[in-house]
Amino acid sequence: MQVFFDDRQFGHAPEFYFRLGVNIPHPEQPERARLLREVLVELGHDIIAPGDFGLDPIYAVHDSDYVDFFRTAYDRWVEGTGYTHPAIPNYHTGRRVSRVPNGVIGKLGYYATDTSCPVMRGTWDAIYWSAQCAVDAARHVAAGEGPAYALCRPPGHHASRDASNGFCFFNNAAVAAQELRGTFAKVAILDMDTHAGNGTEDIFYDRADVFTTSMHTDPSNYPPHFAGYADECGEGEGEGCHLNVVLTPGDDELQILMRFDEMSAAIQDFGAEALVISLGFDMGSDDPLSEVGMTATGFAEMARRMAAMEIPTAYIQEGGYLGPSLSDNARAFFASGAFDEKAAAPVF
Ligand code: SP5
Ligand code: ZN
Repeated sequence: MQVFFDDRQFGHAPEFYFRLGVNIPHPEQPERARLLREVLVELGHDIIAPGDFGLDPIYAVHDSDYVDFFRTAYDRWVEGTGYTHPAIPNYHTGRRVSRVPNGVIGKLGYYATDTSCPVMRGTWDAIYWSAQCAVDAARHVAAGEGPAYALCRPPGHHASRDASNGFCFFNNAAVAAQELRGTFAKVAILDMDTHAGNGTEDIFYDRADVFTTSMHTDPSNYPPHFAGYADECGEGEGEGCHLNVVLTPGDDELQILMRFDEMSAAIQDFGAEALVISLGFDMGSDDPLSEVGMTATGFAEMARRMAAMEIPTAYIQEGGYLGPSLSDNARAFFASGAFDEKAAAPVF
């Protein structure tokens, strides 16, 4: 399988994460990408840097002001505050907003919906090239050259048109899906990261050409908190084109795999001609953020069920954090047989 990754993605290296009133080490570390890359090398996959497709594929799913802000945000922060440490907003919008302010602190607070997305010197390059990986993976799939995997980091599925959230800046899966729309009339996004794909849901909520579905831990007491509930089904033309599959903390591998089939059935019913997988490994039972019990064998089975849908597919990396089994789970997924020349069928 063709794999895309660019070394500039290492440049975003957030140190702290403000949680429960204290700073703890930030879970979304460059080391994640290093480990995933190592697994793919070990399995003999071909890893290349993506081409540069410019800003248009990013503007296609994000507001241009939002995108442009990040290009100069760090320099403006240093200039405006005199601080060189990562920019993190301590102001956020209320319910009624009359304008986007000019100052960098206000702009950052407008565009950031939480404190998990610090902007540092290397952030622009990292999020730009992470998105380019998604574009190139989509183009590879659209060209009929088989499945592709974008080792995106920073991840993307919590980012909406004009808001960063949950370690995410640009929505790489949405970028890939929109790119695939250039070739295919009907595209689906299947998100199995353990957190609801709230950004992806929001971007395509009123569209009938991109079906989105996300399986995740119940958001009623878990991030992203404000979306991902079972009664969110799309609106307007997009009514019926979104499906949330809500897991209960403590669900095990077999329960999760049963719920997975609800997503694949809905995608088949929709008639998707191309598929984007938002691939998270943070359902793993010992992932530091997980509240469900996915295992390596479960990840492998999921990979086979994805391939069994027989839809041209771009895999986009989302979460999955530095726990004892991140590499094992990724290895199980990519060595499942689903990515072999003749894809393996589901085992159970
Ligand atoms: C892409 C993605 O998976 N984003 C996740 C955003 C989750 N935000 C909440 C993180 C809570 C961090 N808790 C750290 C606990 C370490 N033991
Ligand atoms: Zn996640």
